[in-house]
Amino acid sequence: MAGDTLWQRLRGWLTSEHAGAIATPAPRNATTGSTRVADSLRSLLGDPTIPASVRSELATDFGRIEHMLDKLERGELHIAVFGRVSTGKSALGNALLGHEAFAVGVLHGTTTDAAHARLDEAQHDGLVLIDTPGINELDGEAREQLAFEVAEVSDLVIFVCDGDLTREELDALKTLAATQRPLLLALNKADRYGRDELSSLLEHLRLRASGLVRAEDVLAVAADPAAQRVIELDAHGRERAHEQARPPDVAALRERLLAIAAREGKTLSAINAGLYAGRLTDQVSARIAQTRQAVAANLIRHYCIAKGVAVALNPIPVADLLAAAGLDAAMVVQLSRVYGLPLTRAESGRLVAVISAQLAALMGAIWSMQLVASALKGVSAGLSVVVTAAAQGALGWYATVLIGRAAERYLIAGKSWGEAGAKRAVAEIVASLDRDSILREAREELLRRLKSHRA
Ligand SMILES: Nc1nc2c(ncn2[C@@H]2O[C@H](COP(=O)(O)OP(=O)(O)O)[C@@H](O)[C@H]2O)c(=O)[nH]1
Ligand SMILES: [Mg+2]
Repeated sequence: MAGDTLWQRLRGWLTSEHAGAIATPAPRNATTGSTRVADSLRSLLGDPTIPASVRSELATDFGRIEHMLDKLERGELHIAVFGRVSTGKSALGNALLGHEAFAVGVLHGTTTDAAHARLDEAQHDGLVLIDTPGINELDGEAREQLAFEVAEVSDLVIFVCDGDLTREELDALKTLAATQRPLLLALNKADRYGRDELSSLLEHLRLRASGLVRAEDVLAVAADPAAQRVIELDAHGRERAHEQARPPDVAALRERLLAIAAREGKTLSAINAGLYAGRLTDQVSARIAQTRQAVAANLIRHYCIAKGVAVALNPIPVADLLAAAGLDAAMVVQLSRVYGLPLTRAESGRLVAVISAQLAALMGAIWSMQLVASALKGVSAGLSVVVTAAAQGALGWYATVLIGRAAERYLIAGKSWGEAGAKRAVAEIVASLDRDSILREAREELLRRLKSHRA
C-alpha cells in the first residue's frame, strides 16, 4: 500500500456508510463557539485600547484558532508521533507519509522547555503528520504540557518506543491516555529483534500499557530498518558481502489506523469539532476576559484620578457632583466599548443613575458627608484646604470605582443585572472592595497631584 493512499482510505472510512453519522458536519454549537472566539479575538486585535504586547500575544492564539478552524473545514486528519528521542518518531512519520518529510537521526537536542518545543508538521493529501521533540530532557511538568499540546492538535497519537517502557514513557503515556485521544503504542525497530523476542516484548508492552492502550493497538513496526548485510557468491565462487537497504515495514500500523478510523470514526470527527470549542477556546476566552478586565481596570483608574482631581479642584461646591456624574457616564461609555457592548451616552447616563441610586441607598451617610465636605470646601484656607479637598476627591474616586465596577459587572453579564437585580449586584460590589484602602490610596495620589498643582 503506497503512503499516499492511507488518508484516502481513512477518509473513505470516515465518509462511508460504515461510519454512519461520521461525515456529518461538526456540532453547530461547537463551531459557532470557536467562530465566536475567533471573531472576538479579531476585534481585540484591532482594538487600540488593548496594549500592543497583549495584542501580539493574542495574535498567536488567533493564528492557532484560524489554523484549527481551517483544519475543521478541510477535514484533515492529524496524527502525532510522540516518544523519547531516537525511538524513530521522525522515521515513522516519513514512513506513514511515504516521503522524507522529517530529518531522521537528528537529535532535537536539549529542549527543556515544552513551550518552545517545536512541533514539525508535514502533510500529504489531507493526512497531516506532527513530529515532536523527544521527551527525554523534559521534566515531569514540561512533559505533561507537551503531551497536552500534542494531543490538542492531533486526532490520534502514536506513541513510539523502541524497547520496554521507562518510567517517564509510562507517565507520558498516562497523560496522553487521559486526553481521550485515540492512542497507539508502536514498538519501533522491530528489525533488531528475533521473532520470539519480539512477540514476548510485545506481550510485555501490552501488559504494561493495559488500561491505557488497547492490546490490539500495541504493535511492532520498523520505520527505518538497518541495512541488511547480504552475502553473495560472485562469478568466481567467492563470497562477497554488501549492504542492502530495506524498506520500512509499517503495514501493521497502517491496518490498525484504518481499523481505528472505523472504530473511532465518530470520535475522530467529534474531536475535530470539539477540540477548539473545548480547551483552547476556554483558555483563549479566559485570556480575552482577563485582557478586558485589565484594560477596564486601567480605564477606571484613569477616571478615578480625573474625577478625584475634578472634585477636589472644583471651586463651585455643588457643581462637583454634576461634573462627577458627567465623568462617570463618559467612563461607562468607554467601558462598554472594552466589553464589546457599546452603550450610547444617554444609555450610560441612565446606567450611572441606576447604580448611583443603589449606592446612595446603601451609603447615604458617606454621600451626605461628601456634600458637607463639598459645602465646606473653599471656606478655610491653606494646606487644610488641600487636605479637605483631597479627602473629598478621594470619596469621588471611591464612587467612581464602585460605579465602574458595577457597570463592568453589568456588561460582563451581557447588559444584565442578573436575577438578583441591581440592588444585590451593587451591594455585592461594595462588600467585595476594601473601602479604606481605596480611600487611602486615593488620598495619597490626589494629595501628590494637588500639591504639585499648587507648586
Ligand atoms: N534499526 C532501526 N533503526 C531505526 C528504525 N527507525 C529509526 N531508526 C534509527 O533510529 C535513529 C533515530 O531515528 P529518528 O527518526 O531520528 O528518531 P526520533 O528522534 O524519534 O525522531 C536513526 O538513526 C534511525 O535511522 C528502525 O525501524 N530500525
Ligand atoms: Mg526526530
